[in-house]
Amino acid sequence: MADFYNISCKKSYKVAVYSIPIDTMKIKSLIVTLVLLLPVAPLLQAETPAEKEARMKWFNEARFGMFIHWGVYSGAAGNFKGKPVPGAGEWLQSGGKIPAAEYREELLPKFNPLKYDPEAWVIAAKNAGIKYLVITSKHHDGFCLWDSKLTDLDVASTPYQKDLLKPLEEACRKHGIRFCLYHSIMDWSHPDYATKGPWRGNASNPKPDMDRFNAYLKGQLDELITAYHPGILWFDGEWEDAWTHERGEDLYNWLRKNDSKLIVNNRVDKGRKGMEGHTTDAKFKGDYGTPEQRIPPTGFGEGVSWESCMTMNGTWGFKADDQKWKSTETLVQNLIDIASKGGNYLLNVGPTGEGEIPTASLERLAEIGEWMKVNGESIHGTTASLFSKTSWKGRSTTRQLPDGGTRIYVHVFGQPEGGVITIDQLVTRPAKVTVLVHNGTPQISGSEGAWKIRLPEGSLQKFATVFALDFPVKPKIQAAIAKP
Ligand code: H79
Repeated sequence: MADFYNISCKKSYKVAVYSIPIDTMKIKSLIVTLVLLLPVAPLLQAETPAEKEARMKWFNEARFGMFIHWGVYSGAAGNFKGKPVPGAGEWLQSGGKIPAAEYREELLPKFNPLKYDPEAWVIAAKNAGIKYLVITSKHHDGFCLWDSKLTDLDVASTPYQKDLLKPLEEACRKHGIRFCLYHSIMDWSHPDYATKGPWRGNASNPKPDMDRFNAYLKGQLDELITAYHPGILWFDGEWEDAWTHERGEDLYNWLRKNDSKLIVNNRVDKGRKGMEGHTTDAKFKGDYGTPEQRIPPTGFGEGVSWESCMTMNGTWGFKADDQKWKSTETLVQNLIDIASKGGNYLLNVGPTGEGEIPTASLERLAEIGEWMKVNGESIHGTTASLFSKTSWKGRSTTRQLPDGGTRIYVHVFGQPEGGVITIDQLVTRPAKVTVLVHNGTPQISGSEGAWKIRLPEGSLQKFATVFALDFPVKPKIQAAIAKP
């Protein structure tokens, strides 16, 4: 048996320590730990822009993903020992300053999601037009949704016992949805995570050791990549000083070497600018920007990938009393707004401790799906708007057609006055105009730089009505023609 490093938790973190006498198990653990600690930066070959584009292709075409925040905090639903805890549901341990051991003792025995139906989750996502899922393998509290060999702060220590990730990954594969993982760097329960705190797992450890934590992190990521082949590793909790640029760069390179197709968000490193989420300094690693709870005013230019993650109500992890639901209209218009700026929308659901996605979320997903069934082609596989500003209330996206032509999608929000919209900036007259709901033929009039399109009778859609303007060659757009 290997010795386990065991500091503040009653149960152990299975990180091998080096002591004498050394048996075979220990030698193995020592080798694994040393290999995980080796810096790999110099070994990674530079990627050409074309190679990066190929690796990012599915992500850039997807435009719409689902975030899933799920853990033992979901069962607590915003309360601890009968008292409400302020803040987001998944920040329960921090909000209540709950010592790691107490958090564990109170919540793990209660986590038993018997109503978990992963295929139903995937189908709800797929029907909404969602192309990838990102689920929390581990959030900041350190609890793991799979049976990790390196800790028992995991689902195997709950009454449920079974791996929660595998059946979701299998359902994703069955239904053609990319399976991706969120994995927090910051870990409130691990005795070696170096930011000290009286309620953290390192409280009684005088010398938290980030090298050892890094080996734990890499060891777990190795388990996750091997078992679930995630499309994305979505890091978070990188902002504390305990995590450095050097560690971020090393981890990014190590992951890319481990799995050459993997996409890694920019929170692996220290480059993002607050909640705007964007990395501008090229020295920092990460494949895409991560604005949080906001949509940037414009995109970040061609070839720059990004994804706005947002909640449907006011929390990521389930909170029973959070009923601040956004309307479906807002959610659909957010998706359009983000696509028009060349980004992805990562929309969150917070399932309950029993394993159900809240009804309010399911209702919204179904309504988004109805809209996407008709209008999804104006979102999936599109690129940013060609217009610097829209002269109608709404947005636009662009598609390169296989025959070399261009299709401009025009998203009209609400009900335009007199059923007519004016499209400024567009010089070229469209060869063909259709409305995606296929109700009648839109009439086009006007002149260069101020084309007018009349909505056919009965074509108005809930949330947004979409036109397709087709051009055999690239249309001429001239910002200067725009009216003030
Ligand atoms: O998982 C969800 C949240 O629990 C998590 N991210 C989403 C996806 C989250 N963690 N923290 N926050 C959200 C808010 C924290 C903001 C701050 Fe900071 C951390 C303010 C100061 C430090 C990040 C770094 C934003 C500005 C600097």
